[in-house]
Amino acid sequence: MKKFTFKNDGIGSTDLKISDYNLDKLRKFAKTNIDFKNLFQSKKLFKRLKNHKGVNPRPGMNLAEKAQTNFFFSNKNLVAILNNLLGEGWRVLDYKFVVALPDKFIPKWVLDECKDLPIPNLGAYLKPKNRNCTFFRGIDFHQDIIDFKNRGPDFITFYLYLDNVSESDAPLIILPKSHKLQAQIFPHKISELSKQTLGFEDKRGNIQKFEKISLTNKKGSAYYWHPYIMHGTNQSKNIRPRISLRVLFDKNSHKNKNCLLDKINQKLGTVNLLSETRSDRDKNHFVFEKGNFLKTHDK
Ligand SMILES: O=C(O)CCC(=O)C(=O)O
Ligand SMILES: [Fe+2]
Repeated sequence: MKKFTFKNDGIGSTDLKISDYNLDKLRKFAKTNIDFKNLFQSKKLFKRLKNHKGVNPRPGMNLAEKAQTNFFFSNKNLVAILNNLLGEGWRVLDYKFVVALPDKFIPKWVLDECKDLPIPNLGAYLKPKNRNCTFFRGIDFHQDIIDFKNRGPDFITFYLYLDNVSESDAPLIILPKSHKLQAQIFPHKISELSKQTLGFEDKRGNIQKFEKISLTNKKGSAYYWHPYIMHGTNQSKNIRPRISLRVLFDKNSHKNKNCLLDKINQKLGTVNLLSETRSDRDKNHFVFEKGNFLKTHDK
């Protein structure tokens, strides 16, 4: 695989050299505290929902908060990476477990409901008590700024694989250098130019080419990316769920105008703050737009 760097490509990779003991313990904690056999509510209750808001983990309703993660947050390599990228004074903006859920754990009615959704976040279908992790059945190309209206690119996403991730485990698929597109409203117009090259169509109809990289790797591998990097995942084809720890770190925007993230952002030119990041759902977060590039092109 071609080497990419955060500085040039908007995505970096690292091995924090976390012991298998700690990785396996964290994975096991997640696995034993997720009620895989009882995740979903009934179709009847789901249909009664007045909105689909607030279905992701939040303070007080977050399994990762209850886990022993000191080995991660105090990891010397991690701290060095963050000091360089965000400057001193960075903070944890959010952290949670993300689960790529294979179909065998998903009831048929839920599979039918979310068949063509661009972001099959399974949150709304879950029993409320199970909304302490994020469950996906694949997610189409997006930028993580999607969750932050009116916010600048002052944070990064850090992703730690707790499983070995092969092609069948819904590896992250990323488009290096796509942060240069700046913040774009989801969903995006993506087309396949060749097996390894995708085209992004901007508002004026110009197509920009990007290489596509699938991040298969062993457990303990970690990636971190700019909030404008386009990425997504296919649905898992494995029989076991793929669990990862996803952490957002943000910088102190009053300080460190010279950290790596600032330098990269300066090169992007004037930052556009989006007052709406999505056009595929209504004010109650009901998704009305269908279609998923990754799903249609998943072979
Ligand atoms: O792990 C996944 O399938 C989704 C990854 C992703 O895009 C995210 O968590 O921001
Ligand atoms: Fe994402």
